[in-house]
Amino acid sequence: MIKEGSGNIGRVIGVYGPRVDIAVEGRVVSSSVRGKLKYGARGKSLVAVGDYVQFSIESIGDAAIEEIRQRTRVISRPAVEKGSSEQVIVSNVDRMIIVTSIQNPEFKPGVVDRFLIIAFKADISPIIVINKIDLGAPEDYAEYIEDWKGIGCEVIRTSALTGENLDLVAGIIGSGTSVVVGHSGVGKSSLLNKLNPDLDIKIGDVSLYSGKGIHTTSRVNLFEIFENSWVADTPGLKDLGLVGISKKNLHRYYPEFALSDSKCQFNDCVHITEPSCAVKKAVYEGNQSISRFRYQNYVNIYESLDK
Ligand SMILES: Nc1nc2c(ncn2[C@@H]2O[C@H](COP(=O)(O)OP(=O)(O)OP(=O)(O)O)[C@@H](O)[C@H]2O)c(=O)[nH]1
Ligand SMILES: [Mg+2]
Ligand SMILES: [Zn+2]
Repeated sequence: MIKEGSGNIGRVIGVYGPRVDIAVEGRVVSSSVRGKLKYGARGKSLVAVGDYVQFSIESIGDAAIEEIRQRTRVISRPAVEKGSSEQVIVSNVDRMIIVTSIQNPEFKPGVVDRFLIIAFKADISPIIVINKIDLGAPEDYAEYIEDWKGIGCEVIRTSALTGENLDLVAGIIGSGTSVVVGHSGVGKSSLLNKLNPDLDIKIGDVSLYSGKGIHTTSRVNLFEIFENSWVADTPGLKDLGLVGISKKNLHRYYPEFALSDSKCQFNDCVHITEPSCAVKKAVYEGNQSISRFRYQNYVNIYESLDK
């Protein structure tokens, strides 16, 4: 029960500048953020979507957050300014649903791989959803699908239009908290609406997607989609950034490299130009147990990192 005074517990579902929405027992309470929780990087509040918070009800219509409960796995964005800390986008996440589409916008396996790095780094289980199968044949991308399955990822082919295989997505969402990611226009919000029409999330007009980065969803929102089952819908976060990833540690977030890298000649091999590299051998020689596209993507991302 929500009681006057302090000690109420709820979950943050939206952050709007100095105010946040807190879900508590099926109701939404609008709350302010005060004191030391208020001023994070660039005056942004330190409260993040997904946080469990303790708050007080001061008078009707007015609440204030007193404390953020210890967070578990989070997804963050790099600091915008030097010296400021990374910005948590969503907290207390159990799994990441990475959505891409067959067409409109075009299939982008490289974006999926980037999200996989973020998931593996944060210790969040990834699931890949290939949406809009009503627009084309997923078989065209069978090689990619096999490569992802080969590293232990579940891959589900869906259509938010026809509802095909959405029961599989519902099964995966289960209990806990899922974050739905993927570039703009792939149908993240549409999938959630189809799973639970009561959510009534605004979706985009497909004719507006021309790769110019028009985002229909403009901020992260958390929904209790089923009882005890939370999903965070995110804007097309292609530029999420790889927090804490460097040229040195990137390879750790390619789980398939681990099987070979003890056999590299150098202990600190990053599998780029080093001689006698067992990872490169596993890509190009023998039974080619490491996917070429995944490795090439690794090299591209490696080269894009400053240090
Ligand atoms: N044909 C087809 N169209 C779809 C499907 N899923 C979504 N769409 C359409 O794709 C467009 C974009 O859908 P959204 O759900 O807004 O995409 P989003 O990923 O949430 O986009 P952002 O919020 O900008 O990140 C809309 O016009 C949807 O109707 C699908 O499975 N098949
Ligand atoms: Mg959306
Ligand atoms: Zn190596």
